[in-house]
Amino acid sequence: MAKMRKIATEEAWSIPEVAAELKKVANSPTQALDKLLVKGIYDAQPGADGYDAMDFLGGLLDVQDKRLSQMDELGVDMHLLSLTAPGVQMFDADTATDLAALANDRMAEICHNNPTRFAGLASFAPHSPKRAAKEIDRAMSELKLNGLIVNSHTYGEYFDDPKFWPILEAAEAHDACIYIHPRGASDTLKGPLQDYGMDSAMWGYGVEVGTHAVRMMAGGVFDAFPNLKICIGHMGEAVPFWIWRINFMNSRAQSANRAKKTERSMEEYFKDNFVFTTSGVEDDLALRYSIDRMGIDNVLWAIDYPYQPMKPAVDWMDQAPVTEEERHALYHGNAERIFHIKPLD
Ligand code: 1WB
Ligand code: MN
Repeated sequence: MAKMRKIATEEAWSIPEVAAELKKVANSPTQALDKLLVKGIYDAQPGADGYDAMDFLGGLLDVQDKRLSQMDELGVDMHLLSLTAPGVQMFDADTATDLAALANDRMAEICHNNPTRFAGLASFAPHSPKRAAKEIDRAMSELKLNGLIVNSHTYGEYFDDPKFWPILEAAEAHDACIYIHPRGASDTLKGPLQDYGMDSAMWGYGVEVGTHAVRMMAGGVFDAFPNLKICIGHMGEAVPFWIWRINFMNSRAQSANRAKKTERSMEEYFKDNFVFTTSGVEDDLALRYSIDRMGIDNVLWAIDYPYQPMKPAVDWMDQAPVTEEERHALYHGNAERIFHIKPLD
């Protein structure tokens, strides 16, 4: 295969200051569902069962060492970095605001020092919406970051709530796509997700983010912000597979005055205002369906490093049943367009 630019778009990263704060969360009385995973990663007891053997923390804190050498080995040109889940959203609003700014500064430094290898999504503290909007201005205008990351709910609240709309207004004004990444389901959603490992990537994450996406569409967010772009991971968190039913049943519920009246249909919002990545779903049929159903412009490649290994994600996309034109779009063209990454000459 001829050399093709490869930009991976959901690549997790962290800084020691955020890791230290998450270790405090692991030892706090919080009942948030994220605590299970946060404990395993940031407060791992040596030798105990859990994720410590996979050394996720080492992978998150590293850029120059294992990450870049694997990228070189596999021909991955660029990681679009984002502060890993749950980001700053479990901290109090002041700590969250400060740590988001610090993480953005560090991220910008990495991107500016390695402009062909790293791009980045800026963090913000949703629970302080006005300060978040200012940080979005700073991150996009001064730091020249490539878009935004949020880890789904903040203290159980979602972006259909107008309290968060200063954030959406700033994002839309900068054409900054907001990547809604998973975290543990909110306290009112978590009940049956607490057992059998269902709290995180196996199931709960998709339920949480899929719910967030549908709340935004059905809540009329895109009537207020028609040009807002949202990105979700994991092959669209099941929304593409359900879209016919979401669309049909929302339209029926609108007719019966059980749902909010919206200017466009759910399917139109999903096609016009959302894009989604392949992160953590290396499945030929799911990819083919996603492209055929939602359009090739709406699907981007991602690895989900370090939670997913790099090599299988590259091997899969190299051989996935798509045309070469589609492979270009998946591997880099859509990422360049959505995340303002300069195309190669
Ligand atoms: C896992 C996956 C853990 C993701 C994460 O922690 C994130 C996991 C924040 O596989 O356990 C992810 O981004 O998909
Ligand atoms: Mn991820």
